[in-house]
Amino acid sequence: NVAPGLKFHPDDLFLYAVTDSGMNSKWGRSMTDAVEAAIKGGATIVQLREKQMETREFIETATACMEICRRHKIPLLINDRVDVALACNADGVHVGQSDMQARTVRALLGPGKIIGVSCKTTAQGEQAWMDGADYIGCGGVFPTSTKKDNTTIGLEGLKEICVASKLPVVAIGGIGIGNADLVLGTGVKNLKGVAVVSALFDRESVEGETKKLRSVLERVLSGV
Ligand code: TZP
Ligand code: MG
Repeated sequence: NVAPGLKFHPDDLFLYAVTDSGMNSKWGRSMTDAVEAAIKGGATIVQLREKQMETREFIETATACMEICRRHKIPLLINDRVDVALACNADGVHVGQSDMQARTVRALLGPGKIIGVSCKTTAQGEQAWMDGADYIGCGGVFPTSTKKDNTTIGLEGLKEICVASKLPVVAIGGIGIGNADLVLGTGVKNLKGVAVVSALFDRESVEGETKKLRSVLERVLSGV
């Protein structure tokens, strides 16, 4: 379990798939099938975000997902759970404002791992940079029913944080094929991509939806 992790590149944030095992159960698929389908559809990074899963199941699931992500050379991050990330040698951890501080996560994981922090304000973005994070996740941009705290920052709030941030940014919250162009089209250069839960996983075909989203994002990048 000492293989080196993947080196982080900001472009990895382009199509950021965030899992929800409740949605997987609803559609009758396993976490590993969901993760592999998202990768085959064009996801560039994966985060396991499981608020309810018991620790042992989480580690087993994360270990199985790590095997898939390594095979495809896609980074795998764990939401909140530094212990789970260490146990499965994940590529990194994503923390929110009431989770472990990013500087503590950095101290526990070491310099080679990827750390992301959820931010709703420019001050939080500045703190994440000082704490040694690699990127920030900003949102919710649009309303969503996936997260309980559903206050939104809107496209204007997103832009403001991006302009102030020294770190690359991924936008999150209510993003899908119908509005991803608006998000990426804000044109702020450190906005590197979109992070998506329900638009990928609360759907019949994860691979199909990921492909559709990927083509929307690529169209924005190529400016057509
Ligand atoms: N953080 C801010 S909004 C959100 C998280 C984890 C949920 C995003 O889910 P969805 O289904 O992509 O709107
Ligand atoms: Mg959290």
